[in-house]
Amino acid sequence: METLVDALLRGERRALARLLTIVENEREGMNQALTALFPHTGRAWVIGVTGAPGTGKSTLVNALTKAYREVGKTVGIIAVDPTSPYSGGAILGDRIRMRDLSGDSGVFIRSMATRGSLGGLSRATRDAIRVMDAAGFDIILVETVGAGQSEVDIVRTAQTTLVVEAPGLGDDVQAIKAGILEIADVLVVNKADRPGVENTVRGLRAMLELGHPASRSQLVQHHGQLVPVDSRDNSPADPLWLPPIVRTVSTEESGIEELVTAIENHRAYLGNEGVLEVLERQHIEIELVDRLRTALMSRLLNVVPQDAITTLIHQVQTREYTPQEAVSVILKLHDEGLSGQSTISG
Ligand SMILES: Nc1nc2c(ncn2[C@@H]2O[C@H](COP(=O)(O)OP(=O)(O)O)[C@@H](O)[C@H]2O)c(=O)[nH]1
Ligand SMILES: [Mg+2]
Repeated sequence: METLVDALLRGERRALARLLTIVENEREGMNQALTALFPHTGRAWVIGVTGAPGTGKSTLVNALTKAYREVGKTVGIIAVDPTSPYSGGAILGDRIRMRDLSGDSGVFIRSMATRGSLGGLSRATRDAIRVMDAAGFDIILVETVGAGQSEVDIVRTAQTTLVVEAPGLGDDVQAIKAGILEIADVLVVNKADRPGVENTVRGLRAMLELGHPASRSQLVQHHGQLVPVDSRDNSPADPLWLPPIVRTVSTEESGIEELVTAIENHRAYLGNEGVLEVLERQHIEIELVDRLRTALMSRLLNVVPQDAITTLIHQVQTREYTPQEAVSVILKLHDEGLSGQSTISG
């Protein structure tokens, strides 16, 4: 394991591929590797790219990657697509579209399939990002399908989050439905070559400006808070960030320069005193709570047999127990199991 980590730090692609497989599948040696890699992380700029299926995220990631390569930055790509496991089609599609990037040693692409629970997926994604980060990529692009809370959690690993919309996917702005608009640092209206693009932009702007009835259009929604729109210009010195709306045609690589600028502006904004530190602390808190939940659950399941839980589920269904009582019973079984164990060992 040590040699594998050393090889990764030296920039060997095969070591990178193997370590990604180890963290994706929770193979033996994973924690040891991640521990060795951790001091080498925290350098990459992680960009989350999320939005409804078909909005053009993969195409956009492709175009963004080319733009970053042109200025000499190395790019790691992680594609998380929960819709792929049964068909395999989405991942294959992504690979084909990304083909013109293959052969470039400054780019590494990894698709992650959904295995097991979504909680497991966000764990695996976070760890995969760390592996790529330690491997020294300047930029890490993480594509997720913006379908719900779990995807939102994955995106919460990123420093800059792009929410991608496209016209012609129905009347409503997709992100509003999915509730992912509030995590956007930059809103991308892709497929700007399609009719209806102005409607999509208007819809997004209306959402951003949605606010107090008294001072509509004076206030904007920003990370769940209402702030005056006039007081912000997105200059690096501006203490608040208003997500800009950027139009792109990813297939023609148009609007990408503007998008890169918007990302750079956001990065500069995060560079304001203390802002990035606050964001990092939030990310760590979310991650620790996540991991703690998983760890506690697995401890519990080590003591309480799955059968007992299955029985309780049935008993709630038959109205014998309330859900609250069922939880109390499970916790009691756990505590009794523990004291039983200590009696045996002691
Ligand atoms: N007209 C147009 N089509 C696009 C654009 N970007 C992507 N597409 C197409 O939209 C489809 C879905 O793109 P894809 O990147 O796979 O979307 P994803 O599901 O969000 O990753 C593909 O056929 C792309 O070629 C664009 O800017 N304009
Ligand atoms: Mg895709």
